[in-house]
Amino acid sequence: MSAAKKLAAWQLRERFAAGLSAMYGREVPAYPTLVQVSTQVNREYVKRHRDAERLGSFDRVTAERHGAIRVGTPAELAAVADLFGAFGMVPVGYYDLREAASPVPVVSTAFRPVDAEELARNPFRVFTSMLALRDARFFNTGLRTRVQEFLARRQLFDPALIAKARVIAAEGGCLAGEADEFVGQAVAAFALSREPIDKSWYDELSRVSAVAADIAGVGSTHINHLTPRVLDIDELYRRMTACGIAMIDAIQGPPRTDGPQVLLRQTSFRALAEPRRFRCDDGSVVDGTVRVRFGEVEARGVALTPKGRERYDAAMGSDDPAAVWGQYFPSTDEEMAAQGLAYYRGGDPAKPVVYEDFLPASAAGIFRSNLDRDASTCDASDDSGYSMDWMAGSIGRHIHDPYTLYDEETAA
Ligand code: OOG
Ligand code: NI
Repeated sequence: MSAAKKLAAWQLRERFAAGLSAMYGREVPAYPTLVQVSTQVNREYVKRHRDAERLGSFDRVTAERHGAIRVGTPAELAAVADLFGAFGMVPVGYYDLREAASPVPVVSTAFRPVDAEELARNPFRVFTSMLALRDARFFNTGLRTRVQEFLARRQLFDPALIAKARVIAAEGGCLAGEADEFVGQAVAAFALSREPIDKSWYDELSRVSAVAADIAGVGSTHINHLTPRVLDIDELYRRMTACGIAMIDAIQGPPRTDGPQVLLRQTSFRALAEPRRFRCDDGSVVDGTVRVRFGEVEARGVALTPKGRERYDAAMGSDDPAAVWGQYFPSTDEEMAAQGLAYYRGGDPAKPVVYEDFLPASAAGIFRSNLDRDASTCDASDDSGYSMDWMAGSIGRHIHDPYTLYDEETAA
């Protein structure tokens, strides 16, 4: 018998990202436009800038996406961890969006590959948020109990899919003949469901928080957005606006600067309402819409060290970060490296380590900018105990510290 062809985790990851992208493009018509414009901006940028590929090859950047999903419970988050494990994606970082200027009732991590080689092959990552149900500021005991009961009754993933994912993760891949079915089922698990939504339950949760309704008002999860990467986000912003797509007011994250681009800049637009059916209390089913998804695009820069990040936070605390940027950051990679502000492979300022993670303030801003209203909170104190360790314990997995990964990457 000839040796059967095997697909490695990164090949499955590539197919998973492509499958989600194809599905999302069918579901959200503005997304293919965004991808087209992004590709065009990247192509032109590479032509005009000799060092355009210092933060990743044109091919990597143009294929690069991140997605976002939202789940309700630690058990659901653990299932997501199992599923993404098959694609070589592990949890990195902890983001507490309850601490943002306008709080969102979730705590989050991001699933992504961690090795440089794996990232270069396909860097697909998924920002994954879990509803902060234990936080009494958002959920009183009565509502929490009812949400828990609702969530305990639903099943986001077929147990057979999760079992298969565990086997694939342990073996580092699967037979080529099994890949289509596995990836297809994984992609389908994130489609917007056609099942009617229980109208009074959804409306009740919407009054607490649109995010709570999106997560726990329905029986399934869905890909919330899929984000391409661009080399020039200011140009992208102008072009999308010229296409008649109303972007949010600002680009989130660091300002545009002449010096080295750092961390992550993002902007978004709100997707159109999508048709969903609702079941009313009398059992009748009516047509309606939900407006929960959006388009986002991002530009990535060099990863900052803890010292660089402190400077970043200080600069961003100013009323006009662009105006004071030069007081916090030097204008060349040489100085950034010499002052220990950013990561460079082997300390060589020609080899920046790209920032692979997210920014909590931008994440909360992106959530917020696409909602009609803030979450309503009450005066209760937060005794949820949420932390990175809590999350790691509750899903039974190590959550990687991004700084450790950047240190390793720099030393490699
Ligand atoms: C996630 C928002 C965070 C980002 O790029 O910062 C995010 C969400 O809306 O579920 O995706
Ligand atoms: Ni995003």
